[in-house]
Amino acid sequence: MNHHQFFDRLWHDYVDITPQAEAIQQLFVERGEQLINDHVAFRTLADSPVELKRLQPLLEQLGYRAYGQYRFESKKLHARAYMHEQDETAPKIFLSELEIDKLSDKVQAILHTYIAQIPRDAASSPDIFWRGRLWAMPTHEAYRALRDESEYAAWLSVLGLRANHFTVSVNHLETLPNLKAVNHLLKEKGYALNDVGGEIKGSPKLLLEQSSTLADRIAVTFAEGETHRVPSCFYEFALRYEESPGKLFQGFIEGNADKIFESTHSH
Ligand code: OOG
Ligand code: NI
Repeated sequence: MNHHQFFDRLWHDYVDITPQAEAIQQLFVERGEQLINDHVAFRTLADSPVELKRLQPLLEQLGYRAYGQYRFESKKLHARAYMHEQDETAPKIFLSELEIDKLSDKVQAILHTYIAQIPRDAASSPDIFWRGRLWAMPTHEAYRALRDESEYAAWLSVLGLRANHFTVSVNHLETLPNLKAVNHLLKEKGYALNDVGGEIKGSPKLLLEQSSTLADRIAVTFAEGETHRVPSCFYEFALRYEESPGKLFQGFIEGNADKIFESTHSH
């Protein structure tokens, strides 16, 4: 599998549970835009067969290499950024991991029942990145317990491994010059934006501005048989600035990302 096939498959899986992304893409295409993705993000569980260090070789096989490391103390996450070595138009990848050992004993016990169900060799082919849940559906009781401590853990328990979001590169848009214009269009069409810390995260000075929608919500049936609507995935928009003449900043900003994560919170 090459990285083009990889992102095609991922996009299909993503829009299945994120219909807003396909509708917004359509909105942009109707304006004559050709969309380029800035990055795609994944979430996973540390200390498991799908921990970051076991997923990384699969990204390397696709031609990616790590170039950045990020920490999120209060959310108990860390992350790495990857870029394609040959294809500079390929989306970057942001892969974060939940540091389970920093959570309460109660939440650790719940997560360990899921981890015990993951095949030991789960990280052996790139299709793991759209496999979804690798364990039986949680109970709603467990979901609520996870959510009380970590919205990220609750999200992962139901959605599993898949693209958490795709991100439109605003630098490549022709009819929408900045995030203010993008956000204005989205709101006019009725999409709700993540406004944690303001609709636009970052600044030209930080070399990166980002905004995102609030995740779509999908109905899922928990182990007890109760159906509830839970946040699925969202769509992001990023505008990068030059760090030196002709060279755009390619990193991520912890202060921005910390708020982007909250696009899947149950607001
Ligand atoms: C990732 C949030 C961080 C960014 O662009 O800063 C991020 C997530 O929600 O899993 O994507
Ligand atoms: Ni992102």
